[in-house]
Amino acid sequence: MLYRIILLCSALLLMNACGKEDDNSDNTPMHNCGTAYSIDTFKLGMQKTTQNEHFTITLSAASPAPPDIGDNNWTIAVVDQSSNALESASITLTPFMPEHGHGTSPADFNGVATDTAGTYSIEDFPLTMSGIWQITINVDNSSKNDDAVFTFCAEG
Ligand SMILES: [Cu+2]
Repeated sequence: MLYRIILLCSALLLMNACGKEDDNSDNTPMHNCGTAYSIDTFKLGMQKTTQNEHFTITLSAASPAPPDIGDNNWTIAVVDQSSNALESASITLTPFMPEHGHGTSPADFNGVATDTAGTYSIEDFPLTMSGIWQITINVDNSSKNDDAVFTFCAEG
């Protein structure tokens, strides 16, 4: 009897019915970023206060959305502690893959002030691999320097 069950199961295995579910048949499988890092849930308009609480950064536009492999374009709005738009600041965006210990080439991307006060665009920064990306935005207004880190999973 047992022998028969094994035989039957072997036959089913060949048909991929006895083992794990095969989910390669559709296009949904994506990179699993695991739980080792705290990953932000992407949402347009999401905000982060910089580490020393000097500034608040709003991610007001992103393409692709959510961030993914390839060239990414972000628009951010930066305010100071009094919620005033921060004009004439120096903005630097630095992508980094913590699991692999590498960033991008070039390593940093500058924010360019837009026509809207306190709003900057960062264009064509490449996320080169699927996995976890820590995207640090440094804000320097010559009297204060502070940064915030956005962490996203590029699913590929
Ligand atoms: Cu990598």
